[in-house]
Amino acid sequence: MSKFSDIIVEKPKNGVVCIKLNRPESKNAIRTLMLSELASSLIDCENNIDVRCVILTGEGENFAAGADIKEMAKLDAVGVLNDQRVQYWQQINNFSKPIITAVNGYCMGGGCELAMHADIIIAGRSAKFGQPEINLGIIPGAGGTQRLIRCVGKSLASQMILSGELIDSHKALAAGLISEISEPELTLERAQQIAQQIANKAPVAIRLAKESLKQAFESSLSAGMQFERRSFVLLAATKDRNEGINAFLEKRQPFYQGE
Ligand code: CO8
Repeated sequence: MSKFSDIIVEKPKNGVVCIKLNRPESKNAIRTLMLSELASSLIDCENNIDVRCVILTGEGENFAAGADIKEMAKLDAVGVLNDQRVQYWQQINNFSKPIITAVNGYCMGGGCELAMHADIIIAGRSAKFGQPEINLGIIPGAGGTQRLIRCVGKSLASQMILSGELIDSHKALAAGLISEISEPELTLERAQQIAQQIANKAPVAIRLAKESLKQAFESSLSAGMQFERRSFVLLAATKDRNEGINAFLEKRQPFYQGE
């Protein structure tokens, strides 16, 4: 029996784990229990060398319609100040392996913020993205104001956050929030294809590539370049780098072991 109730964690297959948010009757609204289970499942994935890439998606027709408003209604200011969810968001942010979010349907509020914690977002044609917190008299609270502006730029991020207006998948693609659109019934399959490509690469190089990419969000160009350079040098000392180069020269597929 699974130790989780609000998420479904599938067994790793060829290095890929699929995690599904599982409250379809509430459009996968993210309550504290769901977020804690998600953080805990990612810690399991972190510690499992058989996991090289994670797909995050929603059970049913939607990714997630945001934080659970019914639960939020019970919190006063002190409750919000002491909110345990902050540590779970931090744990999700600290996850070192690549995450692909596969979105169908609504991806709103905390759902959009969760999607933006991933490295790659792909979406079905009918997906809708937004930060509608302003309609509730609040603002995004899990990085939405900071991450969305870095993804889509000032004007569109401001429009979405100040007006609460949703955008469709085509606008999300044009703005750079997502990297691909698929037919809704093929979104997960496409995420699996991308995840498989990632899982087949050298794990240490993937980890350092992800860390370097995250630096671009968090530091100046020169600090990011320095981080990239050090990571590049470090990789020169890995067995997988020799394996990758030898495999190319010997015209065969590489076999990477994360060493
Ligand atoms: N929370 C709780 N329940 C929800 C949520 C939600 N976010 N969204 C939908 N539901 C529930 C509905 O209450 C309804 O339940 P019931 O049948 O018991 O009444 C069920 O899901 C189906 O929803 P609807 O009947 O409303 O379905 P529609 O197809 O008519 O509409 C929408 C779908 C447009 C998605 C609509 O449900 C909606 O607008 N939902 C709210 C979206 C929203 O405002 N999201 C932002 C929430 S606030 C937030 O995310 C802040 C994050 C801060 C994180 C900080 C952490 C530290």
